Amino acid sequence: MKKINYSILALLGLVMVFTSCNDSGKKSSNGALASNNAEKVYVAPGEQDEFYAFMSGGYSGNLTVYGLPSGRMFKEIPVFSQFPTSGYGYSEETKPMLNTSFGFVPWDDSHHPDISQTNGELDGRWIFINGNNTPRIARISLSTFETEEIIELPNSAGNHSSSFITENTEYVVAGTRFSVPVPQRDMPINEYKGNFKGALSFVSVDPEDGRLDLKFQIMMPGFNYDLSHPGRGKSHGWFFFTTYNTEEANSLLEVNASQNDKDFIAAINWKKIEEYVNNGGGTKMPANYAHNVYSDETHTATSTMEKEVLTVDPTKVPGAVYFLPTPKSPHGCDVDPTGNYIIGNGKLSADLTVHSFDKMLAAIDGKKFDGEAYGIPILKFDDVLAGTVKSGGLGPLHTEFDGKGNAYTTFFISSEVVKWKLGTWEVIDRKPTYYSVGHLMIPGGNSAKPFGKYVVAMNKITKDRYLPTGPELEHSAQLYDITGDKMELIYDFPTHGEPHYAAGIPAEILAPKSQKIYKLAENKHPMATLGVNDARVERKGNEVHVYMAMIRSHFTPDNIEGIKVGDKVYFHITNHEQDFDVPHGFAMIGANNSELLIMPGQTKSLVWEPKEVGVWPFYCTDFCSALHQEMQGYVRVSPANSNIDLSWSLGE
Ligand code: K7E
Ligand code: CUA
Repeated sequence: MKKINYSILALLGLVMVFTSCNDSGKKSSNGALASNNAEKVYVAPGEQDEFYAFMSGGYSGNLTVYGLPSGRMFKEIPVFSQFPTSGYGYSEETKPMLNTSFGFVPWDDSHHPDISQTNGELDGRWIFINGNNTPRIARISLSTFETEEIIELPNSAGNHSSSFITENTEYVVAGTRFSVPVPQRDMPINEYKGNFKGALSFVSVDPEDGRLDLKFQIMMPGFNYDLSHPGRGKSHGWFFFTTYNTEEANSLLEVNASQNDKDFIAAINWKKIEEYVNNGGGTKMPANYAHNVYSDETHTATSTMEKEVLTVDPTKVPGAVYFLPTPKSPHGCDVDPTGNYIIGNGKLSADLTVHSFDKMLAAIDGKKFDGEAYGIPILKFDDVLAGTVKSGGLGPLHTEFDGKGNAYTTFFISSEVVKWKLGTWEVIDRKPTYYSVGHLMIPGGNSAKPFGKYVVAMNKITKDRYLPTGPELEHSAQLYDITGDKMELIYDFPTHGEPHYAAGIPAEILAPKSQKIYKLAENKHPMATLGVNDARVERKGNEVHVYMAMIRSHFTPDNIEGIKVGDKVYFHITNHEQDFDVPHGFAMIGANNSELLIMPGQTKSLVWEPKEVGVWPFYCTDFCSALHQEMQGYVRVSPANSNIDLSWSLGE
């Protein structure tokens, strides 16, 4: 058995290499077709894109914002990673955002963004994204495009089947990829089987302000929970997770976790579990996890360590959890816009397995069980199967929907997107990708109302698509027009980091509510300098606090004396501009830190520990006016034992 698996794996590897090398004849689009396609993606100077696309940053830990169809990158939103371009994670106000139970963790691996929904449709209030490595979920405002909240997930490891939201944004859901001992303890790894647990976390979202709260965790058997999607419409109230390594192997997983012919999709009736915990069910367990919240009023984040989590043993809630057998180590888990079809993409298979929600309910009613796993009933495969898509591709990963009855599935190994029909399972079209596509995205594709005009394929391998840039190239996205029967590849554009999933939304939903400034009059930062006359410098022992204001093209104060070696100098800087798109920057020579980029009406703080005597300049980093180069100042640093009084110039 092992041998067979080895050879399958070897074959899959070969096919991938073969496909990649064999695509050299791809530059086939003739002139007429090319110019037709050019028109489809051309957004003329001064015109704007039709869609926003939010792409996960993968190992950049952030979220990037693109326009579609142009493929122009508009912004990188720092989420889990320090970002010197804005000072996120470097400023005193934002350092708490990256606090965790492991201390300050200035990086993560972000995979799956998802936009908030109301009644199953995108509402454009927030976007959520997971931190895979040190399990966290972030909430980002879609009016300020700032990360507002990060909650850590205890008992989780490799937070991958995350972060997907239910159709009224009741919950953002996160499943663990790696099962671990719960609670964590010192134990032999080879005692994994039967002892490790997989936590599925349900984090509630406050409908008013979006505040997150880890409401409960379901303690599942020790499988790997790879991806998930919410039910919608008729299946609202359920959540579906693909699993692999149902073998519970603990080494050589590429072989040992490929033994079972079928793994599972776990179907979770979260409404039932919610009712159970609302009635006092579940077990409170000690925990230690960070909950970090950023306030727009104080422009400051606070980090709180939470000490308890409510856990649920799924076998204690009859009727809440079932397993749907699904062939060959499924990766993607996708639910169609009607909520009836649950698609499991077995990454080691050629076919797609589509389960029916209606049949699942009937099978549960009729007790069509095929045994159980750790007390959780396994439904009979044939009794939940809606159909199989025999696509002829290899290595299916992810599926999206156009809202017109079609589904689009990526195939990593055969490097293509396959369009097929829901209900008949017939393949309608297939188009190559360059190369080895992972996720794909149709705006609104994870909702009841997709906007099926484009599909973006996010490819893992770039090779010859762009001018070479040394051994590493940016990943490549490809845009297909999907308005016709056949998909048409119309554009390539590079992406940043490694986008896994992405979320798209029509610009008309987001653009009108994008915030232009922070109102200075509403700035509640305790260190704000709201009037130029409040600018000052104060000493508290060896801490010096500089209360500074900035406006084109001046810092107040600009010159400061009386600082000593060994001092810890905090610059608290308030941008007095009340004009759209006029940030100022602040950079201090030798600061073991980044710059700050301060938005109109905002206050940010930077700490600097001067190490040497001298007169040291600071300056504005953002070219803000014709006199930007004049926007500068000096700090005089005297010996530690000197007795020069603090003084500062208000520039009068
Ligand atoms: Cu890259 Cu969704 Cu993390 Cu598949 S995952 S490709
Ligand atoms: Cu302010 Cu440049």
